This record gives sequence, structure tokens and C-alpha cells, in this order.
Amino acid sequence: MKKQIVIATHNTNKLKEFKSLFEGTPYEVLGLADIKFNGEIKEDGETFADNAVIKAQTIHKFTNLPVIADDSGLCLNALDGFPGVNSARFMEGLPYSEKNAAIIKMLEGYSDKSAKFVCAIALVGLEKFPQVFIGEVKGMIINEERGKEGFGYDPIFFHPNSQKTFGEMSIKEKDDISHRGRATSLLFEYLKTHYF
Ligand code: ITT
Repeated sequence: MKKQIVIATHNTNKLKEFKSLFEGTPYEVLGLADIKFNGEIKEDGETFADNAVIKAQTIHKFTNLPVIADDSGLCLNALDGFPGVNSARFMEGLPYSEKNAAIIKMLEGYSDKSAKFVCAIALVGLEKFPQVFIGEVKGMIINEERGKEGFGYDPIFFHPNSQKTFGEMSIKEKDDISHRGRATSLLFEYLKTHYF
């Protein structure tokens, strides 16, 4: 029988990516709807890691199952890492087409278009203390949206090695190189040694 692990996210696209990443592992991935949690989680940490731990601990208290949470975001080098931990709250409520247009505009006067996606994954409920795994991927912001795959800032995030934006990649292609894919590989190395 598969072991159960909860992904503490309200973001259905993240949940989809985690389900794809966990395919072929001994874990059945549950979302917040499966455990009937529909509250809000206050993300007031200063770092991606802090917020991931806050989310995972909140849900672990609710369900008692092992929980992983992801806090992630886009960091623009020319703007000192903006929007960073506030990536989800930047222009909150507006569609990503508008947020992406705003990011392109903010970078207009800068020759440095380099950016990175960061993902901190916290695992809570297997050990006494939370474990945190961090993945990053470097890229650059292009001047138009390209591709309909993925979510959020994916269509303006160009990955030079692939010569594609994340918006032009299938979920599997993105899994192989993304910040979330990399943090999850570290999580799996840990889980394999101790819990697979
Ligand atoms: P949960 O907190 O419920 O997990 P959220 O979307 O609010 O969902 P975060 O606080 O971690 O999650 O914010 C992450 C934001 O960063 C996300 O909403 C996107 O704007 C951006 N982001 C993170 N990973 C991304 C990815 O793989 N592709 C595109 N944008 C991403």
C-alpha cells in the first residue's frame, strides 16, 4: 500500500507539478481538498524557507500526516530580487498576463534581464524538526509572453539551455530542470535514504 503525503498548497498548478514529480514513487500525493482543509495560511516569513515551513507546519497540525509545502517565486537580479517572496502577492488579483506585462515594463530601462526561480520545499512530520530543500533555476526575462503551458511567470521566463520559455515546455520537460524539480530531487534523495 502506498504511503500518503500531503502537499500544502492552494495552487492547483503546483499540485499538478508535484503529482507528476511523485509518479513512480511509493507515495500517494494528497492535496488540501483531499484532507478537507479550506482555511487560509498566513505567509509572513521573510524567506522562501520560512514560509515553506510555516505552511507545512500549519497543515501537519491539521492532518497529522507527513506534509510538504513549497514556497517559491521569481527573483529579478536588476531589481534586487523583486518580487521574490511576494511573487504571488505582486499585483494580487490581476491576471498573470498583466503581471507579466508589468514585469517586462519594470525591466525596460535595464540591460540586465537575468532572473531566477527559487523553490524551498519544507518537509514536516517525519522528523522532530522540519527539513528544507532548495532548488533554483537561472534564466532571463524576455519582452513578450511565449507559450501556453505552465502557470504564473512561466511565459516570460526564458531558459537559455533549452532555448524555450517555461511556458513552452511540457510538464515533464519543466520538471527536469525547474526550481521545483531540483528541490524535489533533493527531497527524494532524502526520502529514499530514510523513507522509500
Ligand atoms: P501556495 O502558497 O498555496 O502554495 P501560491 O501560489 O500562493 O500557493 P507561493 O506563495 O509560493 O504560492 O507563491 C509562488 C508564486 O511564485 C506563484 O503564485 C507564481 O506567481 C510564482 N511561481 C512560483 N513557481 C512558479 C513556476 O514554476 N512558474 C511560474 N511562476 C511561479
